[in-house]
Amino acid sequence: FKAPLGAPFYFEEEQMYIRQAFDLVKMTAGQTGRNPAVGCIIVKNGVIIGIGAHLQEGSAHAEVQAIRMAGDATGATLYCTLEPCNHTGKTPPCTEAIIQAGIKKVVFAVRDTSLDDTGIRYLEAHGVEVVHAPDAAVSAFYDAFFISKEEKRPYVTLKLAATLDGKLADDFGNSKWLTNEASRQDVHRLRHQQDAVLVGRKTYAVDEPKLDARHVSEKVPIKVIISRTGDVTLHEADITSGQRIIVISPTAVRHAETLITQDFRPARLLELLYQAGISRLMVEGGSSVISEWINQDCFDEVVIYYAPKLLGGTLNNRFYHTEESRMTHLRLVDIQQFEDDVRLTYRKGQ
Ligand code: AOF
Ligand code: ZN
Repeated sequence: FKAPLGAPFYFEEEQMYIRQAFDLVKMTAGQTGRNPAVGCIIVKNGVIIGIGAHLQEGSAHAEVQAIRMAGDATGATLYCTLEPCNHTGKTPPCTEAIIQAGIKKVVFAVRDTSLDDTGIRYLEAHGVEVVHAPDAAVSAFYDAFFISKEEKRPYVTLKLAATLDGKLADDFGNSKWLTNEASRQDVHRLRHQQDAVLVGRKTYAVDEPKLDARHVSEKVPIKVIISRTGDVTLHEADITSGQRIIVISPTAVRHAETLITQDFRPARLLELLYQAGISRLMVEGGSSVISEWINQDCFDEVVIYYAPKLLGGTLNNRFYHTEESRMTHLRLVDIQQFEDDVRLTYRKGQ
């Protein structure tokens, strides 16, 4: 293998193509519904002949897209972020397409443990060499997909923007200008990767949040509003926008798709939202919703933006955990700085 002219550093061939495939995943994350985002690159004689990404639940898989682009892929190597499927779901098996195309080697980063484990053997039985090239970043990305699929619920990110003294809003409920513009733009990047964003009835009524990703894309995640009383009036802009909006409520709400329930425990809400096709959910507030989900231990990830401010005031509008003995242990997985703000990302578990 020869590095392309002007390559700035020596690289491992396998890792480079997996990383390119992963770039496709980063770009399509948030648009594939209950399916995972997958990227694929096909290389023949050192030249990329096919690139593919899974774009939408129900449409062709990444491998199939790349094979279509490649034309004659005989003898080529296929790199993909996820192990090719060997099952017929909404689309036919990728293993079959790979064999038909005459591809001689498959390199993948992450095993698809949500499917049976026959794929690799099937490919090998048809003379395809299969290499597992693990990659920590790619693997961390698919955690959300596996959790959602195994537990039949959305993967939950709690998003908080707080002052250093833990206030999510001042005593009048104002929360708009705690964090800086760069942080707010970053929130849009996060939203772009979600299927849905959830807020409580009060936040919806008071803040009139757009909950979109307008600083980075035109994608609008589904808005989810919880109303224990059914007493919620949609804002005019939400009625006319044509964007999907879900209210979870004990009675039907005008102009909204209502998921009716009497049980408002977060675990029940997650069940309903999964049935509605949502596999990535971001809970954005306000403080009582956030605190409840923390107390019920109903999250996978916490993303917290700290603004360099001390607000003081009462104990209202903070996030809190009421049960000291149940203190959840979190793992710090990422730190980012946005000027004077910091973003900390924690995950649950090992
Ligand atoms: C792949 N390549 O690009 C994706 C895969 O209903 P289907 O046919 O779309 O199959 C969905 C399942 O296939 C999904 O749950 C996941 O296990 C796998 N996704 N597999 O080989 C892809 N998106
Ligand atoms: Zn497939």
